Amino acid sequence: MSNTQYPSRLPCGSRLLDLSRPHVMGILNVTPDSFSDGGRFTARDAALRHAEQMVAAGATLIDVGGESTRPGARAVSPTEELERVAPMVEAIAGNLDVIISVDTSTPAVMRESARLGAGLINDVRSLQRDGALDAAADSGLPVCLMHMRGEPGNMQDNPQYPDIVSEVHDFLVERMSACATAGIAAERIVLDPGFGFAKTLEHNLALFKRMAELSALGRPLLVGVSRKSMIGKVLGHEVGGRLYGSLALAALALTKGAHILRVHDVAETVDVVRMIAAVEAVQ
Ligand code: 8Y4
Repeated sequence: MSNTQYPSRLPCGSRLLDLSRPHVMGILNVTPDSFSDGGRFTARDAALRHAEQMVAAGATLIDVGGESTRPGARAVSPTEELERVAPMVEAIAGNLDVIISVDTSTPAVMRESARLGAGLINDVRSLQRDGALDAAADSGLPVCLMHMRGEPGNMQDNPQYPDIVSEVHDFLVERMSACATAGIAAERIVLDPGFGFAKTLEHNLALFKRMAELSALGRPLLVGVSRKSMIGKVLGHEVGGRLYGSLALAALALTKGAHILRVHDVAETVDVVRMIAAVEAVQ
């Protein structure tokens, strides 16, 4: 399984992701809406316009999530999550030329999203929920496996590891093996260190510095650090002031071999990707 040379294209449903160059994944939050049907339509419309802007700015993937992973966030029932996510997947699939990533741990959401045109399953719980491995396997879609210990509600309660890189490496190997058993081939897997999930600032920085070691697993890496607290802790900025820190980490992640950057600020990050590509392309 180690050092497998992967083909340069990842099949994502009806689309192909060209792995010979890096990609920007735009984050689309599907906000809950307790208003009338008219209100829901407005929220969906606004989200679709946001997705459209991100695609115009150069995002090749849009990550659609209907469940907050913030500590203390209210649990969302599978039905509620489905009601938030499915219409967005359908709307994006019908209107935009982009790969839809579904940020979910819920088997029913995986199945329905795949049916409606999603291209990637992004599960921060790495398919550990009951039925998730089978749902992902049946979808035929690629899966992003991310490192986390515990649940979003308790993951930041004093996380400790002898060696964070070994921890993440071994966890991802274990989840790849569970995927193989369930019929999800290694060729369908994207790996993610899980920045900010069950990690101290020190863990996040060390993992970032040594990220390239995870490339030994032979699968493309997805990195999500945009506006996260590791930037806030280093720079002392609130979430609205973390753009330059996010761009610095985006550039650094690319030099360390990251393939997909999950970000809020698509246009700015695409500039970073293109500028680095121009330097790399010269004789
Ligand atoms: C400010 C901005 C504060 C963002 C917190 C956050 C990842 C992910 C999330 C990730 C993958 C988040 C769904 C957390 N992070 N999926 N999802 N990788 N694959 N927090 O790093 O963005 S949500």
